[in-house]
Amino acid sequence: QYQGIETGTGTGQFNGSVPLGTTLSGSTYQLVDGDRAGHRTYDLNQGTSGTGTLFTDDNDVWGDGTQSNRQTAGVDVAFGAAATWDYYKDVFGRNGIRNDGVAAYSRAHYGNNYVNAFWDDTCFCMTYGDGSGNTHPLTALDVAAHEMSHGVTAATAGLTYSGESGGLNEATSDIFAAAVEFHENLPADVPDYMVGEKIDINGNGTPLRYMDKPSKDGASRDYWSSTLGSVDVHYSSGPANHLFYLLSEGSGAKTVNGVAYDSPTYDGVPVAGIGIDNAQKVWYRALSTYMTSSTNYAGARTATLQAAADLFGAYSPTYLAVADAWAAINVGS
Ligand code: ASN
Ligand code: ZN
Repeated sequence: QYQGIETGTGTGQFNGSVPLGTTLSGSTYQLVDGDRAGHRTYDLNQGTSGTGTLFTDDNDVWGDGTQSNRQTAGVDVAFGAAATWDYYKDVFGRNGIRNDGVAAYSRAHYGNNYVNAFWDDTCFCMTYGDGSGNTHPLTALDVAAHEMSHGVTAATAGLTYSGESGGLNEATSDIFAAAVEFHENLPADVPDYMVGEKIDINGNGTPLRYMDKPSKDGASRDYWSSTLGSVDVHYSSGPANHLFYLLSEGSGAKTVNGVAYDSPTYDGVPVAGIGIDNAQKVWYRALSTYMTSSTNYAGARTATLQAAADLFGAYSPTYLAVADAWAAINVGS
């Protein structure tokens, strides 16, 4: 059915100039990524159901970087899906969200003034709103990676989306959102440990979440406590996001790619970072091998220690850094 796998070019609002996997059908190019199992990207035209219309183009040059060009959102979300697919494949050998080689699909321009984006396991699809006034689309790379990683979590640990397991589910999406940014390393979206820093959802330039010190958003927790399970999952993710930052970069003040971070520890004991490449391997192995639907923060500590022992050796420096990072968010000692 693919007449030809093509490589188009596009200009997104957030991703800049990017290559796009496209398919030539007759004399029309379709936003169907033949290099990645035929992932399709649709324009919902402000509708809220079905698939709307497939994005198509005459010359395989897509979008212009402005929000008023309908294709621009298609460019960003198609690229986000491709980058997320490539990340899981390149780094973990994972063949698609369910590791079965099947592509999801993406829907842009959902509804009116819809200030969210979401993954849906039922349709096995991604959906993106255009935000406030239909002029602030939620189509950045970390948003795509966050949402699609909900599909990976559902296909692996299956972390229940409430209580502490819900916070770990949300954190897993934030962790891989950051990891996809670092893997992709786009000039237009320089990698960082913030979530949603491009989409200006708050209207004042601040990101949705900060991983070095999650409480900077005014709501997220920095540390585990016995009340964490009663906090909204987008805030009980804070301690695990903080753990991942500490494990990657270490505690204290540090500048990464021009962004200044200052990550505190609960116990006052410094944490030495192991680098994001190793930290993401520990989290992924813990998620896909040891965590279950009911894993809580204590269980996640055990899972990551087992993962670190498998990958780097029990009581290796990396294993001990994992233990130190959990202690730094008040889990274990
Ligand atoms: N964007 C939200 C999230 O990924 C959608 C939701 O509420 N599940 O968490
Ligand atoms: Zn989420």
